[in-house]
Amino acid sequence: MIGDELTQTAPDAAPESAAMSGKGSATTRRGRIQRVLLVLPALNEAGKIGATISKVPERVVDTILVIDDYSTDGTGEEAAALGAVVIRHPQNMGVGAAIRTGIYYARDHGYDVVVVAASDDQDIPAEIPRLLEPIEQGRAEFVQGSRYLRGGKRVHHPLSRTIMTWVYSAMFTLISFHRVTDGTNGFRAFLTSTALSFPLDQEWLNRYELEPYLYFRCLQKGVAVEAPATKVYPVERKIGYTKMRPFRDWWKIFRPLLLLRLGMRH
Ligand SMILES: Nc1nc2c(ncn2[C@@H]2O[C@H](COP(=O)(O)OP(=O)(O)OP(=O)(O)O)[C@@H](O)[C@H]2O)c(=O)[nH]1
Ligand SMILES: [Mg+2]
Repeated sequence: MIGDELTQTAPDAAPESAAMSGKGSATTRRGRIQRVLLVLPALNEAGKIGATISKVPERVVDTILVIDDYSTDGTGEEAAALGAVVIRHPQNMGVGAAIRTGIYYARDHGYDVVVVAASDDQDIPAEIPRLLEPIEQGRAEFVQGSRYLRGGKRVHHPLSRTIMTWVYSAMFTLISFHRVTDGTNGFRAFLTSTALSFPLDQEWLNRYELEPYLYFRCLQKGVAVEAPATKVYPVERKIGYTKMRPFRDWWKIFRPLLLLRLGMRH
């Protein structure tokens, strides 16, 4: 069991961040949502993880959980200092494995909704309510952020990303038989119980596969919708905005669609 090997840092001695001070205060929520866990999978995002956490508005989530996937640059320490709960993997396991750890944490600690966002400061935490709204209203169990929906935005968006996300979303639409405008977007919210209704504990989902896998399964189940979201890329390209390697990792995001459609995986 993965959980046996993990190291968890509770934010006991750390100062409270904006989101932490809203802990347990889901007062403005109505409908189906009780407690929200924000999961930030992170690999070597020093500087950016702090920027991400400090942008989470008060009372939008109950807890921020950073899954530090064996970073070597102090990412976990930076997150803990800002009041996040940090789970550190004993070795680099992949973004899918990190999100799975987050979902299991939600299950074990009573969070009924999980929000996933990037740790590299590319999503806007103030937009989390947009993702929660369809769940609150009972219209969806999985809400996918989309930079291409009306109301969504692309800031300093590289042309290569526009082409890649467009082509990928077109393929997603064709293969899933549902309109998908931003299939690669990792900014999403879902019911913990919905995620757990799928067999997440499959090793082939450990890297980039889990995110499209979850979205595809929710589309098949008829419980997924999109909501507008903004994606921000750094002006200064030298800063780096991605861990994805061309071709090798693109195949990893395409593979789940193919395997699920062909019935070769479940
Ligand atoms: N836990 C964990 N997180 C990872 C790993 N690889 C990437 N991430 C995190 O996943 C998030 C998204 O990764 P990126 O490589 O930037 O990909 P993206 O943001 O979805 O897309 P682009 O920025 O457009 O390439 C970031 O917060 C990364 O730190 C990993 O091996 N383990
Ligand atoms: Mg990125």
